[in-house]
Amino acid sequence: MTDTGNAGELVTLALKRAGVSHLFTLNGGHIWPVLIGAAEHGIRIIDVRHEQSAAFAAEGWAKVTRECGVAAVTAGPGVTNSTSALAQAMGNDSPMFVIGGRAPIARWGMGSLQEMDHVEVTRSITKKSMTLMSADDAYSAAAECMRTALSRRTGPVFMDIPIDVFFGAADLPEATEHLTPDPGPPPDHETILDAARALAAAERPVVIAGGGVWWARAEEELRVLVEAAQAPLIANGMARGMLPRGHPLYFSRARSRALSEADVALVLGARLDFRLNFGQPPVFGDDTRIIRVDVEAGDLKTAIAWLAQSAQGDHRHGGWIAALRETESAARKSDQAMTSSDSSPVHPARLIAEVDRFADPDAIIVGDGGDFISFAGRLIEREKPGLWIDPGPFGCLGSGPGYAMAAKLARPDRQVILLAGDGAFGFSAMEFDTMVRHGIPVVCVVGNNRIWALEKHPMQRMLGMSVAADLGGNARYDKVVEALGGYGETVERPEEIRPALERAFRSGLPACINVICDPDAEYPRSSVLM
Ligand SMILES: Cc1ncc(C[n+]2csc(CCOP(=O)(O)OP(=O)(O)O)c2C)c(N)n1
Ligand SMILES: [Mg+2]
Repeated sequence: MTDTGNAGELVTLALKRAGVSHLFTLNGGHIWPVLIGAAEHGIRIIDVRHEQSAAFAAEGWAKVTRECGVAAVTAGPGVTNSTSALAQAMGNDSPMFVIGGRAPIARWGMGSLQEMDHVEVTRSITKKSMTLMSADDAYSAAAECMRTALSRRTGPVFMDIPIDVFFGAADLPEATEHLTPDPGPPPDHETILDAARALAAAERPVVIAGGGVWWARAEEELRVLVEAAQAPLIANGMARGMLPRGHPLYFSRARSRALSEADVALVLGARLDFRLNFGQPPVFGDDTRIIRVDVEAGDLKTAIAWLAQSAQGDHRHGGWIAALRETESAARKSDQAMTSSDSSPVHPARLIAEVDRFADPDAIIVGDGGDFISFAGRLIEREKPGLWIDPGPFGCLGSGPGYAMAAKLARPDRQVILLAGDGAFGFSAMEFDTMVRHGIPVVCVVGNNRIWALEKHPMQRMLGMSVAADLGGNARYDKVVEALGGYGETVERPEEIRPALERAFRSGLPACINVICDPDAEYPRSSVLM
């Protein structure tokens, strides 16, 4: 090894020393130095068919591993194509690092190929966005970008590198710098004790955990807390699975009742956004006291550990928990008509139930779509966190293949199942070519109802008509995947689903099971999503 390198090699070394093993990318001359650096230094390059999938894969890597996912995209359109994923990662607090090419400084403003100011565009959808101005700073700037992504409120970071800086040379640093993430200062002890006292005094407490608990690696502290406080748990987003199904304090279908009737709601690592009705009635009760503890108040893992310590004692909420259990069981029972439906075309709830029964306990399930994913979110439970990956509040269709390929690369020994609406499937279908080329056997199940159901049904209800809400009558998504070198089949009857899943996994190939679903099976939605 020489003792100098170009900025691309220096950035690669910073990635490598931070433990980065995969780089998601799509070629472009502006980023050759980092691609060559990755090839020379043993970082596996996964080259995709659209930059949004490179960036979604970086986010998917982060969601599954809690490491910083990394993508490199070329100047101009490569960067603009990655912006949906940056915005989605911002909404999910996903730590990722997108490296962009950039037109040369020497000719800035003169109209070079693919010249634009990416930093201006990405500023509001990243934690930090910057241009590398000198090869001398390449290593430390890249290391610092990853540290920023992983520190405090985790999130996406963008750095572009002008092509003339990329090829500039600088000394290779000897030691790793700046790589330990900062979880934030310890929270204020008295404030946490106040929250603990309120929880202890509650008659009908509920704990709501969000993705922040996952990023803080505080799932064990959370379990100790809810068990000590005997508080029912509602888990959102990446916190799903923090208590396994069957745990006496875990509730998903009694959520409405739990939130509206609780006297104290302790919200941990979750935003009070539309998913929690902005913290307002009628989702919460008029008198519900909402206490929110998040990373702005300091290290969330410490905060939850302190809450758990102060919750030790004799807390019983037997009547409250029994009432919620009754609601939970009744809701599950009322789903049985849908989940056991024998209809053809298949009811999407039956399809989800078949996938749920088939999936290994440690399978990673990725959701991408509208109503189909609402059914999945309602019916699928995971035994551990990190096993359910959805787009989160930004809700970008087409993120699934990127997420799923990253999940399979990060956890090659596990099943990775991508649940996709037929509409969603269309956005990133060419990524099955990426999966074939790189040997990434994700099994995709398409809920093919031939409509954009999550738009069509509400449009019909609210406006009495629907426009631009239908899809092709006979699109064979399985044949698309087959044509790209994967495995595919179409399923029309519910009893054919399981054997098809078995064949798809046995094929060892990226696969698509195209299941013809009932377009009239409307998702029973109680609220308008806005
Ligand atoms: C990139 C993007 N475009 C449009 C939307 C709006 N949208 C949300 S759900 C949905 C319908 C999805 O249809 P499909 O994937 O077929 O699932 P279905 O609702 O039919 O089960 C649409 C168009 C979105 N969320 N993201
Ligand atoms: Mg559809």
